[in-house]
Amino acid sequence: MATASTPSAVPHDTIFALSSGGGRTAVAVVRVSGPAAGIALERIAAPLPKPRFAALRKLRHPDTGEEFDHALVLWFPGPKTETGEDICELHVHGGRAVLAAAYEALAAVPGCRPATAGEFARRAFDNGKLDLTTAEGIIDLIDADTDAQRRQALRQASGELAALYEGWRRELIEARMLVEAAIDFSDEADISHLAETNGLARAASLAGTIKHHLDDGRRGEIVREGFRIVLAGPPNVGKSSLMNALARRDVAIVSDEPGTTRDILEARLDLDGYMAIVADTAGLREAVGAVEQEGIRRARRRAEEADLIVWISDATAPSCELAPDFATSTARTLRVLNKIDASGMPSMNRTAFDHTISARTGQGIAELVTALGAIVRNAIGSDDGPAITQIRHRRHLETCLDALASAQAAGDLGTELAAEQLRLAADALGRIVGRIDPEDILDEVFARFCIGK
Ligand SMILES: Nc1nc2c(ncn2[C@@H]2O[C@H](COP(=O)(O)OP(=O)(O)OP(=O)(O)O)[C@@H](O)[C@H]2O)c(=O)[nH]1
Ligand SMILES: [Mg+2]
Repeated sequence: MATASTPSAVPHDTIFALSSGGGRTAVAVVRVSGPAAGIALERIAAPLPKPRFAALRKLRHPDTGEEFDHALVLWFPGPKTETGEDICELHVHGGRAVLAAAYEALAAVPGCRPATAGEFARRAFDNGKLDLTTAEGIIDLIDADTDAQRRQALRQASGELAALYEGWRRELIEARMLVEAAIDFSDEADISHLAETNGLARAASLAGTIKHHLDDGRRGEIVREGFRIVLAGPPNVGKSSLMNALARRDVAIVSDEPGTTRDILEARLDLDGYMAIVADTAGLREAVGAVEQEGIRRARRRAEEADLIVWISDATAPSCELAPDFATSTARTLRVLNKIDASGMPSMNRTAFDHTISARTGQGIAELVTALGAIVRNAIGSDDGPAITQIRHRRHLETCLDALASAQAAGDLGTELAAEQLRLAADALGRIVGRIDPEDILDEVFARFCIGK
């Protein structure tokens, strides 16, 4: 068993839920998992079909015998099933009344109840069918909007990250065993010294690999969460107009009154198969009211967290600042000159800008979008290798690295201390795949699943 829970000791309820999309559909799949799944199928759609073969059956309420649908049913006896338990599926007609009747029929079977969010996946996890990263990959696959998100999620759902982190964890367990051998052989100085040196050398080499893995420019997180672009600049330069042009819809209010935008507005863009989140922000200026000031504070903070700042200037303004007055640690800045359609353009030097556009006429927008796509692609680099996809992974990897550093430092002071740090480092990796997480953390991860998954 992979977790602290001991589900096999607790007689499980049998759970059921709609596993296909909701609404009025031709077919809806109701999935049932647990010890009473076979009984439920027998009582509602007798006789029990051959395992893993679809059979057409009349479905009846188990108590009243009232027929409520003709449907395909499937029977998957455990443990070689998705949850590790007995599973049956009812492929009913996807109308609201049919589904209501199916739920009522299932609830009438002793031990059967509706599933909560993520409960199927949780049972699969408890039965060792998937680890935490694989489960997260499945959630991401369901949530994927872009091709890149789908590819990354599918790789994670196939166990790519689990294999990587499990491999490292095993490596650390071996390193610790070597260091512990040094304690056991402490009478024989040569052997003891050799074992400890070997163990610590292996740990040091893995620390290098993990550092490199962490230093990935957040590419997995960018694919998963979206590349963060912030439209920023002084008031009235056309940030909201550009936002609407990029989103191709009226996301933001545009007006010739400076200080129109107060809160941050977001739109999702699919740039060449990668997701980007564009944020329109309040124009930056001094001496304004409290609400606008708060808007400006939010704008600055968002820009500081961005992957890219699109800094906009107004071609009709008498002068302009070419770059934001705040420093950002990660973001690069793209300088865009807007309103180039407007006549009487003053002596603004166009070559100082990366792009010249008109958010009003659309001039230069297509080129800007192409450039944004290239920047995102460049930030992600190749998306072949396994990448960290969640901050949760990053945190545990950092804890692991800290412990590995402490192990090296402890080496001189005491072998026991070093062995203990190696144990902590391996545990940190174990937490990524959910091997040693407490119940509440697991509950939190699985609660993010939808019902029926
Ligand atoms: N001629 C011309 N006018 C534009 C262009 N883009 C925006 N404008 C006008 O400039 C004014 C300000 O546009 P907004 O998009 O609201 O500017 P903003 O930067 O969001 O302004 P704040 O939210 O107040 O900071 C509006 O009257 C727009 O119609 C453009 O490309 N050409
Ligand atoms: Mg605005």
